[in-house]
Amino acid sequence: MTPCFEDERLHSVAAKVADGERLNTGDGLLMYRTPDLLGLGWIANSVREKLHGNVTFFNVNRHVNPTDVCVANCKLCAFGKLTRDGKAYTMSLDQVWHKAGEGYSDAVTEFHIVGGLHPELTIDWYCEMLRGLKQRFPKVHIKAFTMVEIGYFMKRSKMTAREVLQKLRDAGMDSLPGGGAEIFSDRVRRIICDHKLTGDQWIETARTAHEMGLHSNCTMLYGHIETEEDRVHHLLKLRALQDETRGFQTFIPLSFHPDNTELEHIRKTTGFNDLREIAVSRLMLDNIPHIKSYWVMVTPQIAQIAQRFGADDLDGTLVEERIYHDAGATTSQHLRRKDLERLIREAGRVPQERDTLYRPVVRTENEKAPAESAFTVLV
Ligand code: V47
Repeated sequence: MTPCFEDERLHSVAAKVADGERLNTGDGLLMYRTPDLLGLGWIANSVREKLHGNVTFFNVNRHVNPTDVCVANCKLCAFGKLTRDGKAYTMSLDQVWHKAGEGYSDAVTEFHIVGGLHPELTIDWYCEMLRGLKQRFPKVHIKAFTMVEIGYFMKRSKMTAREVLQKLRDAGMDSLPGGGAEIFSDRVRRIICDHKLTGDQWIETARTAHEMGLHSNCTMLYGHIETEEDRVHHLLKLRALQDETRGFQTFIPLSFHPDNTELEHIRKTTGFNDLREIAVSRLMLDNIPHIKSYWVMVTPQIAQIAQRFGADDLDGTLVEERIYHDAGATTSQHLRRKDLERLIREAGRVPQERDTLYRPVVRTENEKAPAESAFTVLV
């Protein structure tokens, strides 16, 4: 059944999607410009349901950020600090292991580990960190280091991407998160993150990881100074790499949070545009299996509605989130399993806990509601 679109131009997008025809730049721009959010959401939802039926995925994960010292000094970021600021922190290895284990229970299936570009921590330090985590938590999947961190390790250790990734994998890194992609346009990167990898370098590093059999996620930071054309260009770059490698599991559109950044004058994104971004990405990225609505960023309320606009994943429990909270996010730092399940059920979807590689996690009732320890209260 095709609805009667308020914006008639969406008929052509719906027809292409129904025929399995690829959407192009013009379609992307149309979708970014139409006021017919419900029409757009209807098309994206039809794709989402075709791929995943009524299921929405979530995971039980823990974020660990070993350091916020960062030489990149990006205008977009409130998390990274310079050592001389006096406000930065760097954990010792013992502190990282302790933090990962704080409230650890068998419920956690993933550590999500990212941090600043620290000028003194060596790749060997990070390898020891990984080995120590694997020794203490052998069953937990370690999703660690953005392509930007990989690029910095390459520069500091004078190794190739392949060598860096192999060394980290040997030490315990299982996959990579999707951060640091920002927006691939050189013009925009020069303003918001001029010391980071270029867009092409980000893509090249992801390509190498995928060629080595490592999975990763991918992201796009929107709602700052980028244009609609920049966003479409970014999505098409990701789609082209995915055609080659099939290494991306999930795309996460990240809405820009301006507070405490050098771009504080920019106004926050709105619910309308956050939902639009989910729908456009579901439709443009026809070869990336999952679209995640990151509740920390868009609020649990919008993430819940996003399940009807193309999203099939709400990320996880997190336990302690810093990057968005340093940039003014007012959402909680964690959600309990039962809160995530409620957000999913009340949207008429079926919650499915997954591990990082989207394999279903089956729990006993006891595991779902463990009674002991600080952490288990959260899950
Ligand atoms: O790399 C930094 C972005 C990313 C701000 O792979 C900002 O499963 C908005 O990548 N406002 C970190 N965004 C988050 C991230 C992520 C989150 C959840 C799941 C996954 C995954 C990845 O956030 C950074 C950067 O791109 N960021 N500062 C800011 N002020």
